[in-house]
Amino acid sequence: MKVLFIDEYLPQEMLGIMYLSRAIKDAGHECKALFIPDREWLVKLLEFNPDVVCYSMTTGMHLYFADVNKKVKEALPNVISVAGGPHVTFVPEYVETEGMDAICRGEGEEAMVDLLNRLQKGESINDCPNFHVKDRKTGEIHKNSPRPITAKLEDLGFPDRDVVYESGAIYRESDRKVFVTQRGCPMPCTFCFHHAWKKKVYNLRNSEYVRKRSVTHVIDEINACRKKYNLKFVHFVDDIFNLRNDWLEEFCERYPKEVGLPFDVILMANMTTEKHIEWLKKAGCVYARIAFEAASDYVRNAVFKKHTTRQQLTDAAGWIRKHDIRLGSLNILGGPGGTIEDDLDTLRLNIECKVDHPMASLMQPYPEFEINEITKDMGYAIAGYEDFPTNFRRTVPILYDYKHELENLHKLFTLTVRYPVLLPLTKRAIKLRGAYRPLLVLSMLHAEFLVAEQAKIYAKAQGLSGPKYWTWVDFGYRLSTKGVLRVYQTFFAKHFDRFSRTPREIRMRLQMGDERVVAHMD
Ligand code: B12
Ligand code: SF4
Repeated sequence: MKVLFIDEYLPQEMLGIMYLSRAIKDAGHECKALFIPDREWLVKLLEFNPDVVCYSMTTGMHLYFADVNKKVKEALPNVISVAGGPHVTFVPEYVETEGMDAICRGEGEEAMVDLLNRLQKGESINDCPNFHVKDRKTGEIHKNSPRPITAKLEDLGFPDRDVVYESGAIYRESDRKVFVTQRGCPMPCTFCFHHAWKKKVYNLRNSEYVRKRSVTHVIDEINACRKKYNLKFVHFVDDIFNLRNDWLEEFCERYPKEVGLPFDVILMANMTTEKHIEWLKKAGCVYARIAFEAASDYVRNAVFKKHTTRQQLTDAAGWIRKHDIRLGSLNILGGPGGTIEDDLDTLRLNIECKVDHPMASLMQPYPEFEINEITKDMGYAIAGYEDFPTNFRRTVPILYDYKHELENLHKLFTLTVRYPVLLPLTKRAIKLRGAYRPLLVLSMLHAEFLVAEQAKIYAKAQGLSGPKYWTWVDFGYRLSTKGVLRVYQTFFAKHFDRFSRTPREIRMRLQMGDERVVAHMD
């Protein structure tokens, strides 16, 4: 069978597609990826002429992909359209969308191979585990429970990078590539997908759900990737890199000798010790992020269930700075049950910890996450999922009466953390109605500056130097290029095809590894 993944250009390569492609190819099927916008995308689609078209979906992107799938079906009416990923796992009713044939709940490697084998043999897929399937003739929906998850991650092999790098030059050429060493998370944080995935989808214990690859397997994958592709910086997307003490110690001991490339990680404050930071520093870690989420003990622990004391946050942050690793923080503003004063306190915590690279998102109570029920139980109204922003750094979909203050504060957050002298001004500015747009522009400019600053640190870690890496020069280059692209988009883009690739590609190249979009999670 011929399978085509269609995805949007994202600021880093998609491990989900790469893992699925590994399984699909190993089972003897063909697999390709296509990234849009691409002026040629329909031509490429027809050329490849797939039997199955796949989409990987997060909440916010589901309407966009429904639109893309409509065009796919117009071009290839017999193709089978399958969606997977977090959104459809939690909102399986998505299968009812016109043109969609099946959705996959949970991990997809074995499920996808089973589905393709059945299709190849001409068998029915109506009872294929993991899938909700819409019968093409009757329109009836068949709902099947997921099969057990893959217990040993090594059995999945290395993710197939070729599938993404062959179609996406920006991913192939990028110095920084993405790796993951584990699946699952033992923590119950209410704003994150893990507890829902673990309990509502699979009903598993932590010992079954949390899996870690061996250090050898991870190092072998990095070295194999390096042999074939350009790789100078390793970006680990693991939710908690210091999940296991023994694993971390072995990794930090072997990695500098067997790989020796700079890397970045996300750490969990309540699991972090100073020893971890010492090991990581020696191993070549140049950047570590800690999830603060909220300074208010009530919001952080009672509402978010983060199980982390303020002391653990300040200790972890202090050790990272002490050992001269760039310190990043992840924060969520607008937690239900909190106030604008609590969010200002989160800002003060970041100032106290002297965070180099503060990051904040606005609360998004995604479907089936416990935070969604908590928010509703507290009496707040939430916008429909169709109105959720595709980007969680823009607006909050909870209808707070202090919504405008919250969104304004969010836009001034990083600037004020880095320049605390602005705090009194920030407190006044957030009250201004109609300030959203200018503050958004200001926050984007400052985020661009932080990215240039980060790029310099990454370059230094790779032994690269020169004016092009100076923060202000890089900042100027980024701004002018993006400015030109913005003008092009505003005045000229409408004269070209909606799926025109070049300007979008230039922007994506600038955004590859961009901290604003990459470090959105812990
Ligand atoms: C790395 C990452 C990113 C990267 C890359 C995203 C990507 N699509 O690969 C970047 C930085 C670009 C990103 C952006 C965003 N992300 Co993100 N991201 C992650 C993170 C930390 C890891 C994803 C990953 O690589 N996992 C490992 C791979 C192997 O697993 P997987 O992708 O889930 O795929 C498996 C299954 O889902 C399934 N599957 C997936 N697709 C398909 C398709 C088919 C056809 C089938 C059969 C199966 C299937 O099978 C795969 C293999 O088992 C997850 C949290 C996590 N730990 O998973 C959040 C997560 C996916 N992100 C999330 C969010 C909210 C976002 C953003 C909306 C944030 C924003 N900017 O506002 C954007 C959306 C961008 C987009 N269109 O995807 C949420 C999604 C919640 C939801 N309900 O949708 C998650 C779950 C984090 C959370 N809050 O809990 N993200
Ligand atoms: S927010 Fe982080 S610690 Fe909490 S469940 Fe999600 S990945 Fe785990």
